[in-house]
Amino acid sequence: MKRQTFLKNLGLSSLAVLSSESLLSSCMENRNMNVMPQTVKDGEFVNALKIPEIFTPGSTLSAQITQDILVKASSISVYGYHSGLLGPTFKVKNGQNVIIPFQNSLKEASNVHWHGLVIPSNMDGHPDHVIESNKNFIFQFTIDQQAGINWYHPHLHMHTGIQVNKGLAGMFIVESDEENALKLPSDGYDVPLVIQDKRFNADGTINYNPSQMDIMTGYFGDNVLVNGTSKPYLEVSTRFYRFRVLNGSSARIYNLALSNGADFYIIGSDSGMLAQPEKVKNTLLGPGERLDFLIDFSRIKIGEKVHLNSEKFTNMGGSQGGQSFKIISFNVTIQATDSFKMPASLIPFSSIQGSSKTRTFTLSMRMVNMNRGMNTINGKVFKADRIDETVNFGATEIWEFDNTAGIEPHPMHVHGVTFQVLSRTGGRNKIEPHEKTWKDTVLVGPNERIKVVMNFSQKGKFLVHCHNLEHEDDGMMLNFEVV
Ligand SMILES: [Cu+2]
Repeated sequence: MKRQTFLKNLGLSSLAVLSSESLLSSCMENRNMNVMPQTVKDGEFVNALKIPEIFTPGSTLSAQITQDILVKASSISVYGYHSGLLGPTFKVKNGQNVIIPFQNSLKEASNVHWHGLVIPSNMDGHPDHVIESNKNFIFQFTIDQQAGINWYHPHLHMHTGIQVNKGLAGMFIVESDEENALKLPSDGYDVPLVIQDKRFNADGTINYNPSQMDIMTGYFGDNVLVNGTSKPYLEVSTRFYRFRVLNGSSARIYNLALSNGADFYIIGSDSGMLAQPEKVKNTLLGPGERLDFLIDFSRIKIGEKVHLNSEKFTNMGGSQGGQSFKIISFNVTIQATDSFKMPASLIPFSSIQGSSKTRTFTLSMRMVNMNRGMNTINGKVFKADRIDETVNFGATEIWEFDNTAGIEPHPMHVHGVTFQVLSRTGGRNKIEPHEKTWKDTVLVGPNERIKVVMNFSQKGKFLVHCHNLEHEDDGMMLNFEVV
């Protein structure tokens, strides 16, 4: 946004002299202009939900320009890892040795971060690890973690937002024997939902061109796609379904709820399953977070529709949550008999005991000039060759994310670990149901202070950063090294 436009929007003359505090509060007002999702009405969900192909390790992942049909009838060029927007869903088992050849067929550099996997630092996709155009790299690592919903995406400094937005992202599901023993809905009844909001140009091509304001608040799209499907529907049977949601959006938080007001059952989150199902009516999901949940369609009449909505919410900065909207329509069309019984317990969860150190990460916005604020961690912005924190190998530490001075929600992500959420004080003042398991990304709302605990079992250089991709690309990211 041009400075004059920015000031005009604030209702100020270009001669106004602003203190950083008043500019900060003006910024807060101005964020009410954030792009809102278009309203999609009941009968307008006309596109069958695309389901990404399942890949097993050994299959080549190829970042490429490919064609897809998104919001217009004709196909457009997008980025993807196989065919069309996004990438295949990998399914692996705990303990498996994974080999994934990666080919960069783009005309620009890329790399792959395996978000949620606890793997060696040279496989983690740090921005230091760039795979140039027309080069390849063989990823190889062993899975040593619980069943969970992980994902993969590029992780280049300053170019993550654009590459993810153009289509580079996919799910990476870890399965285990304990999980299989639960006999949860599987195959066609186990459905991935990658939720992303995007903006489009008049010709139907993806528009990713964040303004200064977008960089401060994050990029918000007016079209909400699921698995790259605009206005999606899924035909369902009268039975239980398992849905695995990835909030693959840059900045948008969703408050997921069912249109009929029914309960749904959270069974897992980022990188683990809950000890027992949690029955809820809604849940907030920040960018980068995942949700594993069950919906019971058995009492819905044939011909009826249930929508997965995002309901209004407050206290998450700017205009986030100011509107409710429908995301996908579940059209109940098939009568089924279902023998599934909700298990009373899922996967045992033991709390990490003790810790050798507590580190605090203060999240705040620093005004760098009249129309530019940068989101910082401990007052710093990312520097590739600077190590910000040094952690002892094998240590158990508490990390506190302190957003009491912040005006933006920050989904904080730590590489090379999975963590447990110990507490949230201020703001929502509680641990959410889906946070009662292994996580790698936690939504830190304005005024919130969150403590997480984790064990560092991988040596090397890793990242802690905000997963609002515009914040991340703008430098809201630090290096830590495990030695
Ligand atoms: Cu952020």
